[in-house]
Amino acid sequence: MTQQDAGSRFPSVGDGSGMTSDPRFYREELQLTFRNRGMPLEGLRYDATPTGMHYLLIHFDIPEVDLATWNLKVGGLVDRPAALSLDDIKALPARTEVVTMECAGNGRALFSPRSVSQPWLLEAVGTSEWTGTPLKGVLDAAGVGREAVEILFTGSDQGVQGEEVQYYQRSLTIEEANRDEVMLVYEMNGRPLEPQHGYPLRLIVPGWYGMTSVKWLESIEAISEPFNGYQMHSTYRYAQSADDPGEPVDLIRVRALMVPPGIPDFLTRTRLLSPGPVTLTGRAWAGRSGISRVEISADGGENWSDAQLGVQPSRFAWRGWTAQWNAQLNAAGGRYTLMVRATDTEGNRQSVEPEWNIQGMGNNMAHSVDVIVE
Ligand SMILES: Nc1nc2c(c(=O)[nH]1)N[C@H]1C(S)=C(S)[C@@H](COP(=O)(O)O)O[C@H]1N2
Ligand SMILES: [Mo]
Repeated sequence: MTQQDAGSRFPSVGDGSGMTSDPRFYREELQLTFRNRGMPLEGLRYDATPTGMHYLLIHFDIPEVDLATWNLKVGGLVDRPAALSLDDIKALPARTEVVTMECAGNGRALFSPRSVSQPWLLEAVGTSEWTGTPLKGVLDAAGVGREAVEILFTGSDQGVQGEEVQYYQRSLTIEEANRDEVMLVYEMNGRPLEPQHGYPLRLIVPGWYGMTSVKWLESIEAISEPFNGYQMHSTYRYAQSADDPGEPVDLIRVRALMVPPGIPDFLTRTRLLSPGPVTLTGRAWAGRSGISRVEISADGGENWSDAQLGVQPSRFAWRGWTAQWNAQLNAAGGRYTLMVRATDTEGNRQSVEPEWNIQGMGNNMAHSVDVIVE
């Protein structure tokens, strides 16, 4: 795969293929990682992630927004185009929803070879209490025309990706856009959105991977053809090769994560535990579906036992789980690989082995944690 032609103004890293099997990371991946923090896994202990611990994904720059001139344009194939100020939007019926959001690239760096991009391991997830107004109300007020097939959402952040100068844009079908839970959001955890999370207004599409929840929202347009822009057509695809158009990435796949038990070794993050009973805890989620089962293994996935499920605070939020494990010395120097996997109410279960795709999307393989009991 040649992502960029020779002679590009933006030469690709490594061998130019856009892929690498090198276990070391490129400087460019590190650069992205500093912009786009992850949630430390101990953050799984909170029902709602403290805002400063929520993961971030910012493709370009955080745009500058002046509220004095900012408005949300509602246009395209609608009967009553509008330009709404933030006060106009805040005057509409308000709704608050607890939503777990996850980046579609979470787990990308666990694939080999991996796509050279934001190298998430497992920390691109967070849960917030989002407040805003249902998008449906705004669409109904504008009167979406019969010939419209999709709603296009445009953020005010601009950059270059795949050699293409673009604003960050994603679309939804009319049906998806009109679902009850889709919201135009101006508050996160009871405070105005912070600049990095989309101030002053963003879309939140519960159940979908994060790329759909467009930040710094500036315009909503009803359009007559499916939108084919870069963030729909060239990325966020489950594809096996550079020429494979693949399938679009949409709803969040089932996943459970564990709060790493014991104490960490600073550099390797391997965990140290004392012998005796340990309560393992974590969260599980699955887009729009519920969680029907969480299982843990202490032998790298040979044998599994059921965890206890906690309450799910909202339909779109993660669900807590706990499991008892008796940590014992063993012949392997006390070394164990603890694993957790979840099954959703549709019967989808996480696999232990990675199910590879070229862009590193939706890698929901079971979480493993190396521990030493001593
Ligand atoms: N305008 C705009 N919206 C965006 C993005 C972006 O780069 N620009 N990134 C998307 C991606 S890929 C994700 S995973 C989520 C992350 O939201 P957060 O940074 O608030 O966690 O925002 C989405 N919305
Ligand atoms: Mo993302």
